[in-house]
Amino acid sequence: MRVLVLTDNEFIYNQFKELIKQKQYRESIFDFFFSESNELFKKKYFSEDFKPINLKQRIDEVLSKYQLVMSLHCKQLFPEELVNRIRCINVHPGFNPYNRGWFPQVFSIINKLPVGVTIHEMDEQLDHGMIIVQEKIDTFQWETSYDIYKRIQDLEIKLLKTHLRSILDNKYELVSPASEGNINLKKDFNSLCEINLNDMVTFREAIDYFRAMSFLGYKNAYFYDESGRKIFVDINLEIETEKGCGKDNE
Ligand code: 0FX
Repeated sequence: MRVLVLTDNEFIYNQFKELIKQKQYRESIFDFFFSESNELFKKKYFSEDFKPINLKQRIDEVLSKYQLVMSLHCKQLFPEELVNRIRCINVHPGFNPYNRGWFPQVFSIINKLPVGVTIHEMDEQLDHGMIIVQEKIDTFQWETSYDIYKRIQDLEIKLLKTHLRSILDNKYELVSPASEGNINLKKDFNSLCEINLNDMVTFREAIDYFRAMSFLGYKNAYFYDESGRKIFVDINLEIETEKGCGKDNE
């Protein structure tokens, strides 16, 4: 069978390419694409084997050439016509139906809803279709969004290793999501970023907020100082390894 794989995530792209080297996948053809808006991939990967695609503009071609489409973290919304006419599988870094959409672990740290990984068949709504497999992860108070996201990615690869064969063979039992759940969009994340210095919150809420907004390589939470300078804030959390806290436990 011929499979279109659409990914804008470097870790998952590299891991997935390794996975399909296994003998059992040799008879399948995987064609890799990324989104046109992915400037990093254009610079780093553009080639005959890995190039941009605009799904909306190429529906007919996709339908005629492929038997399966897989979305492994991608920046574009799948057109309704496509998800209704060909099996499209989404590997989603969240535990559906909770915190569907943007950056699930960020919102889960704040609203305490479950987080994990869901592999599901796509329908017209975002992160919404029937579930093939999903797994929750426990999170801990010392973990930032970054720490949790790294574990989510590892779990995505683990679940792909276990379930790719049955996904290709279309041999799995589908389960309905528990409810419609809730959804967060990019604008919800953006509106989290500005800190109102006069907000009254508990330390617990403040620490959870900063955990949610701390992700290595991204500047998220910020406030303005008296002279109007924008100040970004990150949190650093460390578990005690030996005894005590403070200056050398004297
Ligand atoms: O691979 P991915 O999680 O994102 C991709 C697509 O780009 C995205 O549009 C799609 N919704 C998702 C399923 O797949 O990588 P990312 O670098 O966009 O985000 C990874 C994490 O980085 C995110 O969970 C939170 C953090 N992040 C990301 C951005 C862009 C931030 O903390 N701040 C940011 O500004």
